[in-house]
Amino acid sequence: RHEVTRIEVLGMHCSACSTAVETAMGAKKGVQKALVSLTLKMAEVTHDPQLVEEAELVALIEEAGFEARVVG
Ligand code: 9UX
Repeated sequence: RHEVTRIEVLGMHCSACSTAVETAMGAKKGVQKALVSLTLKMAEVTHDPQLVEEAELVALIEEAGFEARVVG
């Protein structure tokens, strides 16, 4: 059972940034798919909330050096 969480990501300035955020989340157990748009400043993450909660996704992005806020 997966859900899609949308997270605003601030502070990305090039495609290496968005790729780093995608890789960080994609490596997490329970994340099925992580797409990050540099231009939209938005991540769309398909995950199993029983394995990885929204707050953990936000924490991962912040550890990667960016600001993150769940928007839906
Ligand atoms: Mo690109 Mo992002 O040179 O922190 S990797 S700006």
